[in-house]
Amino acid sequence: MTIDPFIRSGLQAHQIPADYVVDQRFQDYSAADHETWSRLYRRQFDLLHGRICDEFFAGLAGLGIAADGIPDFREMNRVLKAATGWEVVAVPGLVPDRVFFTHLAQRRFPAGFWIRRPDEFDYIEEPDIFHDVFGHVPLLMNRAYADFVAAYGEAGLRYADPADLSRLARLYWYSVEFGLIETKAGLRIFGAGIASSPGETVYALESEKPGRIAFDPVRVMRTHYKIDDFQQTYFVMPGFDFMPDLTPGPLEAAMAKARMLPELAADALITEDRRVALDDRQRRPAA
Ligand code: HBI
Ligand code: FE
Repeated sequence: MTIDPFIRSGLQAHQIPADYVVDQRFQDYSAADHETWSRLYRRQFDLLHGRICDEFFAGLAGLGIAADGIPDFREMNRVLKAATGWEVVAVPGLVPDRVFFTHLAQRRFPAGFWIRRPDEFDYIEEPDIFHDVFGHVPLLMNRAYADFVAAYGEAGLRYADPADLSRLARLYWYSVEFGLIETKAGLRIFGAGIASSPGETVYALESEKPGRIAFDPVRVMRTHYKIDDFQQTYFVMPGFDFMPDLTPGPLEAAMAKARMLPELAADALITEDRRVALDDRQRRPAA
């Protein structure tokens, strides 16, 4: 992955410390920046009703992440820290893998502090504050999810081989970024990449095109993914209390199996897959 965090942030290389953490400079957002946030927020909030898990809305409300403007990390962190020990830190953009893992392991979620320009309203290549804070941070209020992401950071620090790191990245991609979850009300979104994208919010739950497969860590670690289009396969968690165990023993057992098996294309289906069907409720969510 090319790391060029300087362009969008407006910062020069010498202004960025080794841990990549910078000040959010909350006072520097323009009225137009807050307006961009408000428009993105309102569009997603309405669309996510009946499509995202309840824990997401509970997190938004608990943290005071709202339509009125970009959140101030200092205020958000008081609540988040008390709830699950997590805090959000501002970074200029994508950070190197080791830096990313170190922050997660220490319960610091690195979030881009800049917001997209109006002409990029529907598509950005790098995560901005809307994707990172609206998409990821609400669920960090949930204990099981918060523990899972911290364990992922710790796991990342135990591996160095690029092929192993690719397998780990797939675990994160197909859960934290693009995961679906089984709930009492039906299939719901929990991945931030879906939650921050209006097109994929509808597609992930309603299109007949993508595969939907019960989450299995070995299967997921074998599976390539698309970064420039909607996913061809979604993996479905059975619930927040059933997220994979990423502690050294269980994770290495899954990793060892994945190393021995062929990698799979993003749209592959294999006989072992447990397919998850859409029901009518998911195809036509209540208005
Ligand atoms: N940096 N800021 C930021 N956000 C990410 O999601 C991120 C990153 N660096 C690396 C990375 N993600 C992925 O490659 C991880 O799965 C390792
Ligand atoms: Fe993300």
